Amino acid sequence: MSKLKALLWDVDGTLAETERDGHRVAFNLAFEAFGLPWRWDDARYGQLLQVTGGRERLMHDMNSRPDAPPLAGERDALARALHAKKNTLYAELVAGTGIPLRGGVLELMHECLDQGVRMAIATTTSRSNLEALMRKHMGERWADWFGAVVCGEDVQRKKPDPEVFVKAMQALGVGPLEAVALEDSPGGVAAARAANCPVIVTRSFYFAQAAVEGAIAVGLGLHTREGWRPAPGARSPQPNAGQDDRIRLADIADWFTQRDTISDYP
Ligand code: XBP
Ligand code: MG
Repeated sequence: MSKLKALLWDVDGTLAETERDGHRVAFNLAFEAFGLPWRWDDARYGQLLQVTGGRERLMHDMNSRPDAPPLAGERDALARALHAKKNTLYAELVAGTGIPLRGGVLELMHECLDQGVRMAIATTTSRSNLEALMRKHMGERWADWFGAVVCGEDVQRKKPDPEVFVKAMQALGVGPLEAVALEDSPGGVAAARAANCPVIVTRSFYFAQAAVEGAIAVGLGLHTREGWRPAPGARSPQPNAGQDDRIRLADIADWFTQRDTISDYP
């Protein structure tokens, strides 16, 4: 049985509710800035998240809009311009008001740093979006925390393709069964599994009810020990009168070592 050597972090939905509070908001502001009547509400954006990549998502949406440019080349150019504007607006939003990290995220990262468990970022978002978010919460030297940072621009194929996880593990120098991925979306879970990387799911706003297959644990978030399947193990520190009721690195390590005896938690 191999030892847990690394955590691979998804970004949108896992580190923060950036889809709901950042990307969707910034897409709508970009539509407005371009004089377009298009707006994505939560229901529509939730559907559109099946398409990974913001520009690809825009193209997909335009393909079903009668008021989108008729020629594919024009749609492509508009999607690129809108996406660039969205990313600028997203970075401003994240640097300004900010979007809080989800509970337990920073604490788990600090545990990894303290205990020598390496970390990577494995995301299909644009590098500029990631940098804006991380700089806000971890400062200019944020990248020092991670042995690898793999973003949308670094891969040929975005999630659910495994490429982003394969590249992250290669860059860290760890094997597939030596790392755990933290994800929120079915596409992300599929990508990690296709890379032979055990995956833990923290439910996010848009994927709260989504079916996920083959995760070694599924829960509401790292901030609480309640509601996880399987329940955090007995070896882990117990809830502390509601003060620090979070999932710890020891819980992740437990799920990781139990992975041959548990499977397919819905
Ligand atoms: C989520 C994505 C991204 C974001 C938007 O990435 O699919 O496309 O929605 O970012 P992950 P971009 O969950 O892997 O972090 O507009 O830069 O694509
Ligand atoms: Mg995600």
